[in-house]
Amino acid sequence: MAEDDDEVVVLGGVYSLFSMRARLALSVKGIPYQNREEDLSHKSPLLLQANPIHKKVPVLIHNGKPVCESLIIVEYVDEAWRDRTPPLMPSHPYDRAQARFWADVADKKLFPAGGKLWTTKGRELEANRKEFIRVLKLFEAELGEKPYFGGQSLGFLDVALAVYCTWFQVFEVYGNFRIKDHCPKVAAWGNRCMDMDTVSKALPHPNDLYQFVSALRNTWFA
Ligand code: GS8
Repeated sequence: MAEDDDEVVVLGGVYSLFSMRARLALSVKGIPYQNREEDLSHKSPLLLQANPIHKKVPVLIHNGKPVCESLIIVEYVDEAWRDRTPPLMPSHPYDRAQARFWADVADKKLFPAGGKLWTTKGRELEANRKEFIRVLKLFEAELGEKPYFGGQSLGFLDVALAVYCTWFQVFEVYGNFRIKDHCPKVAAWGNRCMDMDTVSKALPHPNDLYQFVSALRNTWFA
């Protein structure tokens, strides 16, 4: 069981969606941590040592022991700080399997579809917008009438997905559509998440992220 004076470090990138998950899980559970930004073009010896297989962020280092892969980190935080509320993983094995399944769908389908909304233009963008909306509608159906994917309170899948909320502005502006027009339940869920201090404070502000992406696009599409 984790103790109050534990050393908790996150190696991450400020705009890295996967790193946001690690910070968000810790924030939601109220666990103090040290954030160390990695320059991914000059990875630190600590990152290379902590994640020698993938050499990627995020890495959570708990009392010197590294945990890699964002979804594994979220589950680890939930288990290591089991006494802290809210519990993130559902209590029933089937619900846990479903939550993990949808988090995997997010990584395999939503992440690439979201990325293509701000990195493409013209006809290609039109096709990418359709695909993004198609995938987001899968989550709209999965959410149904629940306030959170975890049910009545924020859970594992909410943490896995809430990191997208700060990206919604980028998706909407460059994808040229409104999420609420296609997926009103997901849009309302996003507002509900961003209204929580533990969520919004753990994520970069949507405007800062938008500025960052705009600057990137200016260099690519110059
Ligand atoms: C993905 C991490 C990742 O792609 C997870 O943690 O869930 N499946 C992993 N991290 C990126 C930054 S976010 O876009 C990264 O570290 N890239 C550096 C590199 O590829 O060299």
